[in-house]
Amino acid sequence: NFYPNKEVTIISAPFSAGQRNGGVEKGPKYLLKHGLKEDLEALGWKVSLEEPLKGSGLDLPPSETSQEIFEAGNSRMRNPTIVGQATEKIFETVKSVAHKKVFPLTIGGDHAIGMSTLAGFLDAYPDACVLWIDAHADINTPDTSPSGNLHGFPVSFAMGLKRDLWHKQFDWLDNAKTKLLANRIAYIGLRDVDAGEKVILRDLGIAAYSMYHVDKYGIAKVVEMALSKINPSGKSPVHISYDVDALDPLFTPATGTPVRGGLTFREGMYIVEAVAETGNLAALDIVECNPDLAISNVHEFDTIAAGCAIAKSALGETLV
Ligand code: EXY
Ligand code: MN
Ligand code: MN
Ligand code: MN
Repeated sequence: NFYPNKEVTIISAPFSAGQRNGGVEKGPKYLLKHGLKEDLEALGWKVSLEEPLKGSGLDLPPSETSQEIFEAGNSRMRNPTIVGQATEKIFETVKSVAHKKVFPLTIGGDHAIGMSTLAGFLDAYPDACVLWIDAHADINTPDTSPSGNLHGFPVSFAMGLKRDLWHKQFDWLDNAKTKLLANRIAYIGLRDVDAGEKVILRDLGIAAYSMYHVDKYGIAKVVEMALSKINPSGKSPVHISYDVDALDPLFTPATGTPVRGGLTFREGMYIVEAVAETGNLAALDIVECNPDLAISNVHEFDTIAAGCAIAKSALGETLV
């Protein structure tokens, strides 16, 4: 177990410039309002809070920011300046929390922040491995993205793929001590992967378990297969980057890119419980809750409650 003192820092990342729906920047506020901090304290954790974007003006919704398009050749990305500045700040905070041997729990905000959490955690734990729980692969490069939305790029940035196509605002990633290697990440929950991403996943031989595999093998076997691929020694710290759209929209409807046919609520919780049981769960991100996309307060409640449930299950709620 990496945290005998049970200290966790909730890193609030109210960020939305990696995509175009207003409201995802409210995720952290709603998760905290729902009782996330108190829930973790009830599980015996000492909880602190960090807000790397406070006062930066980088936490504004898309309606209040000027939309920037960076195009060069067949590369395209949106809002590189804002995303680059915000992700660097979040990286610095995750890095410092991880170096203090405190559990980094980063709550978003859109998944572009995943480049910060991966780079920040790997800086402190170079042997870390990653489970990316998501309907999407988020491994687009500037020349493969169909949208230019940077929440579809974080994995490729953490891996340093096609570095020559990046906007200069992401130069900070060059200082990240450790790049994510292809054999240190596995996906669970995929069901909406772009053509260009499939080429990248295949070329790099990345372990990618879709909903097909979840149905074919069952979630327990999928988690076992994923961990044996990325953590063969069983000794490396595991970083889970959890996009709530991995769950079926029945459970998390208030999210920007919902895709039917997702994980059941229990399959979604089992993943974090099984990793926690190994004693190797050492970092967690919970992203893409967007209360403004709720069409009813039931949808809002369900989505936020699911986000909190992921954190609770990850930090011991269901280990009796
Ligand atoms: N692959 C699509 C794109 O890159 O635009 C959709 C990405 C959705 C990303 C969400 C955070 O998971
Ligand atoms: Mn995602
Ligand atoms: Mn997603
Ligand atoms: Mn099933």
